[in-house]
Amino acid sequence: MSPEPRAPNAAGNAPHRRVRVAVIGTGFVGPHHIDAIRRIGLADVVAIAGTDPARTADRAAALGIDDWTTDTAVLLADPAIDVVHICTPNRTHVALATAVLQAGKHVVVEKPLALDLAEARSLVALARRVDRHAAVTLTYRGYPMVRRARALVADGVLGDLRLVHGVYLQDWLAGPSDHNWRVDAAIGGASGAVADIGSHWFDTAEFIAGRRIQGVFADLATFVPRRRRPLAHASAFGGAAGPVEDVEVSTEDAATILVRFEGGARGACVISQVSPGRKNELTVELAGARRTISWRQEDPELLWVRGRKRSSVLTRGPDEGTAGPGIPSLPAGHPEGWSDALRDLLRPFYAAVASGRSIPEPGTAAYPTLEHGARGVAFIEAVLGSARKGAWASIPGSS
Ligand code: SOE
Repeated sequence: MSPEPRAPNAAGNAPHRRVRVAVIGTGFVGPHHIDAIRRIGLADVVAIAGTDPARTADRAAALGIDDWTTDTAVLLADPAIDVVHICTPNRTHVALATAVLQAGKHVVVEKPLALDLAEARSLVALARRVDRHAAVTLTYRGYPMVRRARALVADGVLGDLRLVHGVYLQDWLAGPSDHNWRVDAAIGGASGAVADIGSHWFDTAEFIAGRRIQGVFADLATFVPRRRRPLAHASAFGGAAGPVEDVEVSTEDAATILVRFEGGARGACVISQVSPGRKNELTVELAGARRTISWRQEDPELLWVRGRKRSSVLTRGPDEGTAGPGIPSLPAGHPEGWSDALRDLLRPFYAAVASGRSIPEPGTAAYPTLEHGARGVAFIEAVLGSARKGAWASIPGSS
């Protein structure tokens, strides 16, 4: 923690002690975590870590961060660092999150939490044992109109839930010259597109529906089985120039998945990172006995509510944003987007850390916890199992 907090302000409120944060990872998402942390207004990013000295030093300079290192042990040994964000390739998440928690620090981990469910569950247990806040960046829960959709379902506006369906479509891996660690099973895990973005569709669908997906029937495809891997670094959406080598790809780049919810609702999703012209097309539609609601991430401030006689489009209201010591939500009519959703997702995590509150009881957290991350890993494993067997597969812990 920083030195003793300043004297109480004029209103007599002792200011929050500022939280000190380190971010591990210099790829696509790390800088967006840093932006979100800074705009929350309760914390300072004091260090960044990466694997390549030159790239890490450049990132630190570009982002105005004083300290950088390629040795994460240095960060973990620093008693002045309170929170560590893990924005690294999938295979490193468990080891890094374990080390952060064992060092007595709070942690924010990118999805997927782990490459297998047993490891995910061990992390959940560790975070509870050491009494540290631990979050997974299931970003799309952060959008106000996703939260509005969840509230409408909970209020019974739809009637009995019948169907939940949607897509998550991208095109940045559509060709053989597109490569990224996410397609490499040795780094990203046995699943490609489902682990990377299907996990977001799964969590967003469950979050809005307010109930669990119990089973899946999945068909996976690898439409680009050989890719040209750059010998230099290539970050998400970025691509890379320079010499390349031909590699076989075993992970899926597309999936069609049937889902069954507890309570009887059915559904389906199409997951793809090889759909030309689709950039970050995440949609969720829920049909009940009386109404249907639908939300589209690329048009995030609108929520359609459809009925047999009338339909309407709801927009983010003046009270649907987040206040706080940092940069508050923009007033309605000033469009907010992905970066704001990530900021608003993390705001309650930092409020809890800054105020010194103990960790929430399971199921009561205002931010997505490692339990939610472990459910995403259970989904990925069930999808892989279903595709292997050609049959329905249950998601454990969904009963
Ligand atoms: C690449 O597919 C990616 O950056 C994912 O890794 C993120 O989780 C998603 O939010 C945007 O696309």
